[in-house]
Amino acid sequence: MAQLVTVTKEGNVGLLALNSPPVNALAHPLRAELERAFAQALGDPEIAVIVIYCEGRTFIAGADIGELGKEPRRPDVPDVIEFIAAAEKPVVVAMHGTALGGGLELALGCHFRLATGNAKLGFPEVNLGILPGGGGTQRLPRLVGVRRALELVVGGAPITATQAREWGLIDAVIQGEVRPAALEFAEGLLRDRTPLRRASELTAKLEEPGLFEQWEARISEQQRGFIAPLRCLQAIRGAVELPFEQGIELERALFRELVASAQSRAQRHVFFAEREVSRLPGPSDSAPLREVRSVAVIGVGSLGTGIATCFADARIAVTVIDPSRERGLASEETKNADLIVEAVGDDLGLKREVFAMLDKVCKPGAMLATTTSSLDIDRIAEGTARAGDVVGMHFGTPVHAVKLLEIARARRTTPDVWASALKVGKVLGKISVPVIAHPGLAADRMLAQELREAFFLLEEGALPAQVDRVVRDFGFPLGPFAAIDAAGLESVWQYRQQNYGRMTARERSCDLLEKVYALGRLGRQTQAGFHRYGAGGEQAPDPAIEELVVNHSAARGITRRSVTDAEILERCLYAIINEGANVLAEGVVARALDVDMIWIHGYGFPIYRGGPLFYADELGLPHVQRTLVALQARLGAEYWAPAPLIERLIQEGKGFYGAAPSAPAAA
Ligand code: 3H9
Repeated sequence: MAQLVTVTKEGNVGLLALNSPPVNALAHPLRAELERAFAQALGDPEIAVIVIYCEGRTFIAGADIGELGKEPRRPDVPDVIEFIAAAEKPVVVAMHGTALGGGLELALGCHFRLATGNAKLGFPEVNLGILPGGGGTQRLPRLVGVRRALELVVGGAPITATQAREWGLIDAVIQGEVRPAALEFAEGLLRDRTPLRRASELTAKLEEPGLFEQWEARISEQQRGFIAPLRCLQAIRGAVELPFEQGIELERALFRELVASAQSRAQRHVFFAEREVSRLPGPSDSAPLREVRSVAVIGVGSLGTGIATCFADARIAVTVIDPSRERGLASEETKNADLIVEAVGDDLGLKREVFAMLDKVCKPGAMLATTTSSLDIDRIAEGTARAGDVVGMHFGTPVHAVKLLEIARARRTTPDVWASALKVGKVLGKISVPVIAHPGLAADRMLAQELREAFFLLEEGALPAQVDRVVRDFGFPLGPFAAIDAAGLESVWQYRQQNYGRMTARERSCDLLEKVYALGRLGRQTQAGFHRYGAGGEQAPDPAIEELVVNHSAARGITRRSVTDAEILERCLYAIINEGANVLAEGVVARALDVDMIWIHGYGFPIYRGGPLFYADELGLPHVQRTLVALQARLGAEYWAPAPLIERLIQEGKGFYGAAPSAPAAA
């Protein structure tokens, strides 16, 4: 194995090169080596200036996320940074690639900072439910001012090297190779006898009174429900109000609180799940992938053009084909494309026609994707002589905004086509989730259970505004009724029509959806659905709907009662979790993380709860099981029979994600 840190000398400059692929994360072995090498350089009388830089594709991309939440091991990240910061010899750091989190904090602890022109610098900790815990919240505002520190730390997005130079975060943008540029800079320091500069000795400037209050308001609007942004702000406020050492203590205390929080556990789970999800589970992972350099999108509607824009943004050559145009499907672009994405209307006959035509004109080895979420992909594929090349690519809409992309394997889709389509999704910046059966199925089934409970709750005594408030307070962007209004009542109406035969008598008689639909209240598009909407889109409860709901209960002989918020949340959420366990057990998806990614990136499940199945693990499956059993006794086995998978996992002492958490956070 290559050495983690190599020390070389050029004259009086000692250069420490870190090399820990893939991203030089500050895991314990690297920290220990860095500390040892730095001590060696400090103790070497020939070395007057120390340079730190990284080999490989990037400078340190942060602390090792996998270590967060575990017992800290000395030297911890802050130990190493403070050791470097306290050095009496000038320390120069040279960054390339992505200098993030603990990596950038280490740079702030150094006395001079350089970055290559294409480097990105940032503090993404907030996205992991934590804050920069290596002195970043104290040094950064001292260097760039409070406003910019808030932007970087609360916002979480990186900035360019040029911006960093303008802000005073770095001393120079370097050209060419990192090592020679840093060496030249270090030699200049020696020549000019430049005194070393410690960020900790500066004063953090509050540009205007009331800035923290403005940011608090912004956070509660834009990052509703997340704890970390507020703690980031609190730590930065400490940089203004406290001496450096006390600010550092405050930062440590807040960091410890956050890293142990359920939100951060969930957000760290999401970080790894987002990377794992597009790898196919099982042996097919090793199948060689097909190259996709050119794409033809069939269909000129908003779906087709939206998909084409995605490919263009990812710099993949793409053409939109109008299938109604003469020779449209038989055009040269279709013939030469590596991937053809069909985005015509959701009609089986039409799609089969398109695929039969594609079969004739496309080159051998091209992948043929359909965007359907409801039709049987096998039926589409069977009209071709290359069913192995046919795969589902179901984009959420609007295409640019929804990150979820379901990649569906039909019965005869070959593993390499499935895996290649997943890779394409990743290149597009989507979260591509492999699904078996057909796309939308896992989520549709889970959603249907939630909606069933939401409607039952209405007829038992709740009103749409209450149900929506409770679900929104849990962290969804919209409650179920506001979500139906946003999507349009039509789709749920159709779903009910299609599934009528499978419904229980109570589900059929709970026909509030049909009643609202019959009034022509089709949702936001008609400015009225379960709520009413002003000209500017503002939502308000509608007394007409409340009356309709109350009358419905009376007509069904149901005595309305006061329904608590806790009951609403329990019934909506546990319906999702229980059905999630069923779709997993039935193999609609292969892994718990597929369910969680679908719900987070397609259906607004709060990131800081990690997805329905991760959340179930956090609650503790025995607690989930007890709750389901109680709901079953009260509301009926046809709706609430606990999923057998939950029972089995409990017997095996496991959760959906392997070993059951040691301290379930059941409430
Ligand atoms: C922190 O710094 C806390 C401190 O403030 C305080 C401490 C006291 N750790 O994304 P990719 C893995 S918190 C561990 O596919 P890309 C990643 O899982 C940290 N592993 O590549 C993947 O592994 P695999 C703050 C990490 O080129 C592989 O590297 N920093 C870490 O698309 C490649 O990653 C962050 O939050 C890590 N820090 O993007 C930055 N980073 O192949 C997080 C990556 O097994 N990282 N891995 O699936 C990123 O944003 C992106 O990975 C990066 C590269 C932009 C660097």
